[in-house]
Amino acid sequence: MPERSHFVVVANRLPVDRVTTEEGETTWRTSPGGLVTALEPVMRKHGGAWVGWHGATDESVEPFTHDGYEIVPVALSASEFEEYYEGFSNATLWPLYHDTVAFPEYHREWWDAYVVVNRRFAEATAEVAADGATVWVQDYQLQLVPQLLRELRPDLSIGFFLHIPFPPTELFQQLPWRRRILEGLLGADLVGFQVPGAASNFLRLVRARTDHRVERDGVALGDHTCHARAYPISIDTSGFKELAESPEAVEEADRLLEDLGHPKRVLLGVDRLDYTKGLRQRIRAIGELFAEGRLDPSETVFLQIATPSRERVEEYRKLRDDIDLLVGRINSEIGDIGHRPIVYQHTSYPRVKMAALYRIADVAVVTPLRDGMNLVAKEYVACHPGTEGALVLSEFAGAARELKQAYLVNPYDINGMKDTVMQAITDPAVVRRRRMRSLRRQVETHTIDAWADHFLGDLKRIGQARAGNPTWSLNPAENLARFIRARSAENEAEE
Ligand code: GDG
Repeated sequence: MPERSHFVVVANRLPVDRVTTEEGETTWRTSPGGLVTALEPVMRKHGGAWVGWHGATDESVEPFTHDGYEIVPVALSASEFEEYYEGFSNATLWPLYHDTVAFPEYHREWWDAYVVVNRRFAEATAEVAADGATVWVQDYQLQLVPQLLRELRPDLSIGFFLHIPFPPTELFQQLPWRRRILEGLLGADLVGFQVPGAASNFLRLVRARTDHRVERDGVALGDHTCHARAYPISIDTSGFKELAESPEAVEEADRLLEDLGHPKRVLLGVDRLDYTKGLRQRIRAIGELFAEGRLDPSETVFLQIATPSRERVEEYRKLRDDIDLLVGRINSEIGDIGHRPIVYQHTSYPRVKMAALYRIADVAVVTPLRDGMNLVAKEYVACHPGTEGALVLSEFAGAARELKQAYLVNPYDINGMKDTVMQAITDPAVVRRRRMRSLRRQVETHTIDAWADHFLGDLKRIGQARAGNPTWSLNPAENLARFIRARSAENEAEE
């Protein structure tokens, strides 16, 4: 049993994958993906423990230390993996929360497994958290954990962050277990969302579907107040920039250009292979630009990397087949022997190769149908050298609220998307540079550190207020009197 930690991150997956070296040794390597990219640097800075599933079913793994923090594995059985993870998390909640771009399925046995697994995560966390520790629960797979954890450990300061969108009332109401999910989240002291609209959706639903009183961003719950606010996530901007400027990345970029035959122009897409990422529409749009001669295949290459994801879920298998077919058709119609206008790789690359890809891309095309934030857009801005690049970005990514100087598109509007891609290519250099400079400023001033400090700072302040005001009342006058008493006590303590 590891020492109890004062800071605990709880996420469905651990930030590490088990790999076997050439010598046959088993070791753990940091895994790719949005949540891990965002939280790994936070964890390295704060230390503490990360509670999560280790990636294999029907197997218990002992806690261990990785990169200076504790890893606390939670076991899942094969049927739990199917029902809680592939089922309720990824075939119910994921499509529902992404505006039903795929059809959400509702099965009672999936929900039952979701409850069982959430309880297990809460119990594992309750064991590992020190007295009064700060616990930060992550994402849609664990929405019941805040409430379950508070029941077990009322002394903890509990934060929750949702990495994906939170749906509007009309969609969320479909969920047969809507109230249980809301109550689960309300167990937290602070629930963070990517954009203010998501926080408003949540508060609107709490008003409509529970008896709790909502005042501004707070929900009064007797023993605590749950606040709901927006904290747009970001990246380790300087870390990415350094990586992209490293000799390895520069060399890798040269190699990539060589392999591509030194095209005049590279368009780049990088996504997990997921139906929310708008790959079908994007590939169609760019394929049509080639077919119509607006893009010349002898000078432009569209490089699309699709990282394998959730491969056993039916909808994802279908997507993979569709993309293979679409890319194959376009290349066979427009390409030449030994020359493909679309270079499509269904694979995962090391980080340095990702940085090299961002270096060589003249235009990054990031066009999800719905996305909580989208870190790829920010990584491109951080990694692309100079100010010659251009970012084409979907209006429906959370990042669009911040990266306002991107070339914004509606990914459902194929003609509009085609025109905007062409504009990103043909705008005068001075316009492109101005846009890129503004984007760069944005990602340099809004980093992952700032995000974590903002969230954790707020969580700490809320915790302090709770300590000074343990019995929140629904009577505002009484609360005010109590607040004043707590403040004067604080001031006296400071003096
Ligand atoms: C969720 C939300 C939100 C991708 N391929 C490789 C690789 N990646 C890395 C990228 C980036 C991350 O994965 C993908 O992040 P996104 O934000 O684009 O998307 P999701 O995975 O859907 O993330 C999203 C995010 O959580 C954070 O809150 O922004 O809205 O859906 O960092 O670089 N990394 C490596 N090899 C790959 O092949 N090493």
